[in-house]
Amino acid sequence: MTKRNPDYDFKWCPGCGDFGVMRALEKALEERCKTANELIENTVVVAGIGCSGNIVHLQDGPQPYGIHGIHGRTLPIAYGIKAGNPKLNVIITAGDGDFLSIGGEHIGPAARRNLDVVCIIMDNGIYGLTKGQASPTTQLNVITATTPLGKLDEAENPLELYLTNGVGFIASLISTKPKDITKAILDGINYPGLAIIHIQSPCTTYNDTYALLKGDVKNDIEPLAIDLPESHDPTNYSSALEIARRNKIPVGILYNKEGSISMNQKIDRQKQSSNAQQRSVDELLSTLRLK
Ligand SMILES: Cc1ncc(C[n+]2csc(CCOP(=O)(O)OP(=O)(O)O)c2C)c(N)n1
Ligand code: SF4
Ligand SMILES: [Mg+2]
Repeated sequence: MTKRNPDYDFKWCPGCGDFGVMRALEKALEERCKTANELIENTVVVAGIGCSGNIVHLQDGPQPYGIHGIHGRTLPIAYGIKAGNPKLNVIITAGDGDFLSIGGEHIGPAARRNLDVVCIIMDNGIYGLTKGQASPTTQLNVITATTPLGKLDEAENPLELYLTNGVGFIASLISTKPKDITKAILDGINYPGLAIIHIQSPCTTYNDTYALLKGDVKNDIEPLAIDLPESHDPTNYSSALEIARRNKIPVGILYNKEGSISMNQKIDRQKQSSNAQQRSVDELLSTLRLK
């Protein structure tokens, strides 16, 4: 996709948090092209299925390549792209349902491989596109299309899940702060390994959490989203885990593991240290041809 498709007429609802994320992504890609002197065509956006995944069709400005694949499989698709062409800058955009529910089992393997991609997760605590079913991050007791008397199971804690699965770079942000998101995306691109930018991106139609996140000081309602303390050292895993386990949404760079080596760096090192001769794709295929 190097041209925006004029026939794709999907629209986000007014006030949808995904607008802020899109602005941040557009800005990050613009900056990336400038600073790395890289063509926009060097970036591939792998989108999940959901309102959030539609970002790949709605982006303004220079268009990266885009794949709107299948629900829950952004990480395997990104793995294939990165294995085929390590030089590409691969960015995943997906929702909480896509990434944490149907796609949840891919996070552990991607973290262990240390796949060098940035995942931008738009968490609205609901399945927006399919009209409001509960997702893993829907809070306890919340009434949705699939939980008419209130959700029975506890909400998943995605930050704790990422940390305990070994993800090396984790930012936790909100869609009302696009500048912070832009910076985190750029940091994620420069991080050698799996980077997740997890964004609270409220769904104004099915699960409007803006007020909860912001709080209401006048009425003694504490905000759910709280800036990370300045004293927090993002290279400290125990501190990141302790903060992730608090009943709040931390805002900032939660974890940035030092000494990370990406999947492709590991492959390159192995190739250099072994005597195995590298064969071209044609040579490999010729060994499979029937005589
Ligand atoms: C295999 C498969 N199962 C289910 C669906 C239906 N479906 C489409 S989007 C979606 C959930 C979307 O929720 P989320 O990923 O949170 O994105 P949002 O719309 O909230 O941004 C579901 C269940 C599908 N398209 N494919
Ligand atoms: S349904 Fe929710 S997530 Fe989907 S576009 Fe509307 S506000 Fe955004
Ligand atoms: Mg969602």
